[in-house]
Amino acid sequence: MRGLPLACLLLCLKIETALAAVVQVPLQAPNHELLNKPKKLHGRFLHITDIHPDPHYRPGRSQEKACHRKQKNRDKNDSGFWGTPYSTCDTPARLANFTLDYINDNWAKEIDFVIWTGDNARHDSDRQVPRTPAEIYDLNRVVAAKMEKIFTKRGIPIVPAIGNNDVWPHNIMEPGPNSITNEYSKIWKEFIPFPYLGVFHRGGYYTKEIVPDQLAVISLNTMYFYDSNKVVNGCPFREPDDPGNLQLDWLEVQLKEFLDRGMQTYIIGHVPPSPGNYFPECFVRYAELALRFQNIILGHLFGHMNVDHFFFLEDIDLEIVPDEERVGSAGNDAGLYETLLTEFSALPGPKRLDMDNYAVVNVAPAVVPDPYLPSFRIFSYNVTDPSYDYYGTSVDRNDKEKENKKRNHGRNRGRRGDKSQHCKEAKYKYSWRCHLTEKWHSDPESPSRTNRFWTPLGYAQYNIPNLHEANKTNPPRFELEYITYDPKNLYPDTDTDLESFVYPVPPQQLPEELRQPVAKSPYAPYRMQDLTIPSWVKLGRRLADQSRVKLRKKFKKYMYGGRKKF
Ligand SMILES: *[C@@H]1O[C@H](CO)[C@@H](O)[C@H](O)[C@H]1NC(C)=O
Ligand SMILES: *[C@@H]1O[C@H](CO)[C@@H](O)[C@H](O)[C@H]1NC(C)=O
Ligand SMILES: *[C@@H]1O[C@H](CO)[C@@H](O)[C@H](O)[C@H]1NC(C)=O
Ligand SMILES: CC(=O)N[C@H]1CO[C@H](CO)[C@@H](O)[C@@H]1O
Repeated sequence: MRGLPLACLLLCLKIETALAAVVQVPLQAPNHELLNKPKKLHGRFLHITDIHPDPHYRPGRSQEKACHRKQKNRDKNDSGFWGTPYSTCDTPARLANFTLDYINDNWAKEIDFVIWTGDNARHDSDRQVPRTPAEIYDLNRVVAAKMEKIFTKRGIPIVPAIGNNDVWPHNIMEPGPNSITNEYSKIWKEFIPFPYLGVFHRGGYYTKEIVPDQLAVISLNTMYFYDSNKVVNGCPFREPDDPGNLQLDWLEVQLKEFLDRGMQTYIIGHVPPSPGNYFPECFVRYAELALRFQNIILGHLFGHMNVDHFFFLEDIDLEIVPDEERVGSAGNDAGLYETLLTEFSALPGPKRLDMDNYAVVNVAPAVVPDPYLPSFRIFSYNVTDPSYDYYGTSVDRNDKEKENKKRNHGRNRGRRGDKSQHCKEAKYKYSWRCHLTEKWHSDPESPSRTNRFWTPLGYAQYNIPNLHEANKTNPPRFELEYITYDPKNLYPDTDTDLESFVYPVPPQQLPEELRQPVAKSPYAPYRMQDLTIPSWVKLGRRLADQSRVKLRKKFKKYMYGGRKKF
């Protein structure tokens, strides 16, 4: 039962006093929903991923031995006191603590929520000290407790997701309910909203309404989509009970509900939805939902790769391209850079490109310095005009919806097959591509396409460039690596209302040269106006332009945390 309404509570107390203790009315506990005023939004959130703490890490050991032991006749490449940059070693507890303490001191007061996309245990890279389920859960408990202490205590919601190293053996997860979903529903009991506990027990996914009725984060369990998980079948069309299909059915229902309620969402998870990582049928279904609900998805935020990058989900992903081998955007190495540039150069020119056909996936770099540098991201989003409600003011959506079939496809990356023919062939008949015919909800006025209330505006990324020289007396230092913003948007201009101006990055978190308005900066090569789909497409096109040598160099540098050799 809920508490009495506040008015009644006060009135009833008065009456009670008037009755001069003739009857003892038990005092109702105050109703928190009534007493809690809506919090003022800071317009920022943290994305942190792949912490990989390793309790066996020791300084002065060999990388070949996972930084656990010395290797005979090899005294070079010693593991560092705070961690070993560009290595294959995991994160010493000291570095995991340092990172979370730094965020506590510098960012916890500045953000509204936390997106935390998994892998809170070490890799299974030491045959002599194999991982156990108990160790994996212990490590997760320690990190979760620390996150709770920093954020939950301040009323900042945390949204975790399961990573491929949070399960044992790594990459392998059976359909739930099972010991994994059981264990995480305990470890994350502060994070998973009560109404979702049932669905979490079954599948390891859930939703959290960050701002009730307005903004939700959907946390997926990508283990059922990830093609390294050999105990699931990967969303086959004719297997409705496959856990990947069940999860995508659930995601579809969630998105429909949020669309009806006029809400906006982020979709988050560990393994990014790329053709190189997902089972082909799971990938098709994910891409279709991303495009179908483009108007209520502000972003797709993932981890796992450790490489900072972005890529597009496109309508061609739903097509049958009979005589073409697509290049997948996977591979944790220098090859990914080339693949992405090839993908970007296939983007049609501004006149031929239909924004309805694109969604953007953002992959954040890891905390673990394997094989780059410890990093995290702070996004900002538009809160300047909270009265401006997309749902309330949008044109009748039904007029905007189009039949999939009517969409005018470009002619890129191979000839698109004719579905009316191919879908009769045995090869395609029972594939999702031949069965996804729902109307799309795309809208140029939605916050994923136009900068308005809720639109993500940009991010600032921090890393530790001095990790290699940090020691007992010389601690590591987080520094700004880059910002996506145009530096002129970091400060109010002359005709901005100073009262309502929200700093996308608090000036004290910027390096000296950005503490005052400047037109250009080496920290800001992208100069994006916001993180809408059109802005990402524009950046993709600029990167595809071979004459943009400097911009490409920066993009590559950020992908690999400044690492030169592979
Ligand atoms: C890390 O922090 C936890 C608690 O926050 C503490 O128990 C532990 O000793 C710390 N470890 C190191 C190596 O600093
Ligand atoms: C936020 O959106 C409004 C439109 O609703 C726009 O006028 C404003 O410039 C945006 N704010 C920022 C900081 O981009
Ligand atoms: C720590 O690092 C600093 C700077 O690299 C160096 O000058 C100093 O000698 C180092 N101290 C120890 C104890 O290794
Ligand atoms: C990664 C790295 O720096 N490896 C070096 C380790 O040390 C040997 C010799 O001691 C070098 O050959 C490697 O390049």
